[in-house]
Amino acid sequence: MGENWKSASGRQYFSATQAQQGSTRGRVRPFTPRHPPPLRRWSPRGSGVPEALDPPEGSSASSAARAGLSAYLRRQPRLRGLPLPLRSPSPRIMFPRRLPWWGPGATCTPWQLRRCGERCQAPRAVNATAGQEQQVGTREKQQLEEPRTSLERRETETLFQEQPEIGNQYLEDALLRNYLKTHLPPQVLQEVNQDLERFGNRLLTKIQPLAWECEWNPPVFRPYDAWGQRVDRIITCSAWRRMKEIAAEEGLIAEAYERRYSSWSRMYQAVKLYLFSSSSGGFNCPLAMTDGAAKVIESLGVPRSLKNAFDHLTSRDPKKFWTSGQWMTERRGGSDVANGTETVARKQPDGTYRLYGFKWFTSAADSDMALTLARVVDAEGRVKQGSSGLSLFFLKVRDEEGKLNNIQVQRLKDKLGTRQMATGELWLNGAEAQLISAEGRGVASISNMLNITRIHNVIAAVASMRRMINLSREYARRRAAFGKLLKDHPLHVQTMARMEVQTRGAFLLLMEIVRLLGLVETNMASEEDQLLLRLLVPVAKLYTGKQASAVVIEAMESFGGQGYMEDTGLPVVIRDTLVLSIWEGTTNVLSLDVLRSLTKSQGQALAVFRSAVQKKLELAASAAELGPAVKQMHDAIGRLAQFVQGAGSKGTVTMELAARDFSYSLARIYAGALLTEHAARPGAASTDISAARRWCSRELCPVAAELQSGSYEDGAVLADSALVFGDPDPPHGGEEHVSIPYVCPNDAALHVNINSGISFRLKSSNPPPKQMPE
Ligand code: UCC
Repeated sequence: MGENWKSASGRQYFSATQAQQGSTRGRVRPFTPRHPPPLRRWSPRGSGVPEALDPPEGSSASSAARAGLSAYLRRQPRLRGLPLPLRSPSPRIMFPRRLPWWGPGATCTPWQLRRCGERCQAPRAVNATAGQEQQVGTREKQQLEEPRTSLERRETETLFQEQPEIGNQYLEDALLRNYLKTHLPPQVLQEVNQDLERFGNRLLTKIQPLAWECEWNPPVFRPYDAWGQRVDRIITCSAWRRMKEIAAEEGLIAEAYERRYSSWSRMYQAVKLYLFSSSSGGFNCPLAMTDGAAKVIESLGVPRSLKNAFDHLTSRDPKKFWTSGQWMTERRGGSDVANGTETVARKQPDGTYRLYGFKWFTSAADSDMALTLARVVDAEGRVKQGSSGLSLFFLKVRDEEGKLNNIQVQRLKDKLGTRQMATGELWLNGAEAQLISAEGRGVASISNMLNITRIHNVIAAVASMRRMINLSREYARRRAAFGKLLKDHPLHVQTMARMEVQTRGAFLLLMEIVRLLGLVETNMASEEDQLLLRLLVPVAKLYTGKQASAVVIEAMESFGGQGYMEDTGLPVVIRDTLVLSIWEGTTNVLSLDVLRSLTKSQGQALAVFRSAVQKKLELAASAAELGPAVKQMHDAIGRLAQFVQGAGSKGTVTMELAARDFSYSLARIYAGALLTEHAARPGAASTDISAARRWCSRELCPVAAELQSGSYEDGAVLADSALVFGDPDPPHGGEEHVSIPYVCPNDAALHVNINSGISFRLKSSNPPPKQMPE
């Protein structure tokens, strides 16, 4: 086994000291793998190379994969003799073999201990600039003076940087703790506080190692058994299955539906998910959909036919707990659901339906059940196209014996990130399903699910930012460069402070949304609260998705070259964060959803938004230190109002072109109000004030500035197009023709009124029924 722990170059990524320290110091280094990472599942395009993967130790999949790779290596003269699976048989297999050192189970064989003791320097704390120079100098000198040092020794005796360590992520999150202290009733706070501290420890010592196991053992698809029978098995690792049990034990879904703490239950659940997110090994995704499915069923009043499913989804019993999928995306794409959904539903004599179609992107394909959209086939064999032809269905993925419900798995997706999770392409070939919405109300019904998964997306975004900043901060305390620790370089710290301000704004947006959701779910929300929630969910989702990508990449840079190294584990965080601006609606699609929410409320949502912001600012009016921030906020609100007025006189083209900047403006203004409110509370720290001031001193209302510079004029469409696609052909007949692919939602004609916000004239346009394709 010993040789297996070396990379192809013989380099060892291991230190005995690290192995011994890993789990005993109350702080762990959460992102260096304990086990070697997997070789990636082989390309579904196929090239004669066997699947090479690293499924759970001892599993049949593991030995099968190793046997397959072994056979391949035997056929490759260049690779013969290499210990498995050190060297990739192809560039598609991306990771080097790594050594175990971290986590409770980390062990060293006597062979490793001897060699590590001999060769690996225990990481030293870097604490003095002069001392640091001396240390480096001495080491380099030693190397120069010992020409006879064996090549092997020199290879492993390079200068290692100290790894950052993080502790209990609840105890270390001052903003979170202060927020809860400010908002929760004392009795709730006391109970919740205890549980969160316990959970923080469990995450650190028990759950984080499982997360790495999930990363190194991605799911494997086995279409056939050894005898050629189609079995369509998605093999997940034991750590992934354990995550499911933990989710139930911790009530990560149940908490929100039991409502032990009334409206605060939703916030409590969200906080647990926030802490769990970056240590969940991707299990936050199935939980998002599970929560969304429970929400849909609850919003239907938990009908008798769905009671069993609801009980499973909200169970705390690991043996009973179910996860749900959300199968929306089909071959023609994931955004334009109304036009992209081809799946049809045929009614059966017993009132159930059979679904036929191809679901092209099904996250957590190993889930127990799913909600999905399909078009009901009428008595004449026709289906209705468009949004109003879509209905929502519930289905169980497997029957009692574990047999798939007339579903065939085509393949698993080869994704940039979230590799821990099986995302599949599924053929529905008569899958038994139950219609759970009114016919033609599928999109409206599933939007209850979408709004929940979008909130989970916000949770994941904020959690990723927080995790990367924490790691970066710890690294800055240990890593010395240019004669001093990074934490003593003002420019470095300025960069980190900017990330911190971003993360704080995003965090408060998240808390505001779950506060409002809790009120709505316990019938304590006013109509204004409901409108505000509907508006803020897409705003927060699109904005934090973008923030998270920017912040985690900035944080990666703060590690220098180490941030780019696969075996630091940092790229896992980056990859898993990059999806957050894509799934559950891209930034532009969500920007249009912001307009949809305004349309639906006849502009009232904007008026509510404005008064909510102003109310928050009133609290800060008497705090002199917040004066500049409050002024900047009022200016921004004024400019937003001007924009709304100006856009109204220009028509729908302007509003669509402005949708993204408009949404950004709403996000920045609302987060600014939240930061200011937080900084104005009694007992606020100077850092709260500083965060509010910094946030508010940036451009809070980009949409107003862009309007002024003509970005939303009709001519801007042509100019954009020319920039992207090259100079346009001379217009026919000298007439400018502007073509916009997506007009205002619901074909609304838009009129703006500065006092009430925006008002809309609605036109209905359902496409005529089409003959169903054979
Ligand atoms: O499935 C995916 C991957 C799963 C992974 C989950 C991971 C979660 C991770 C969390 C972190 C770990 S990705 C699937 C992504 N697809 C989408 O998000 C779809 C994006 N597209 C849209 O949002 C579209 O714009 C549609 C589908 C909503 C547009 O459909 P329509 O039919 O054109 O929309 P309409 O006609 O405007 O709306 C139909 C009805 C209206 O209600 P009524 O008829 O009463 O006026 C709308 O008001 O639906 C209502 N509606 C909504 N209601 C639409 N959207 C919403 C909403 N968000 N909230 C409330």
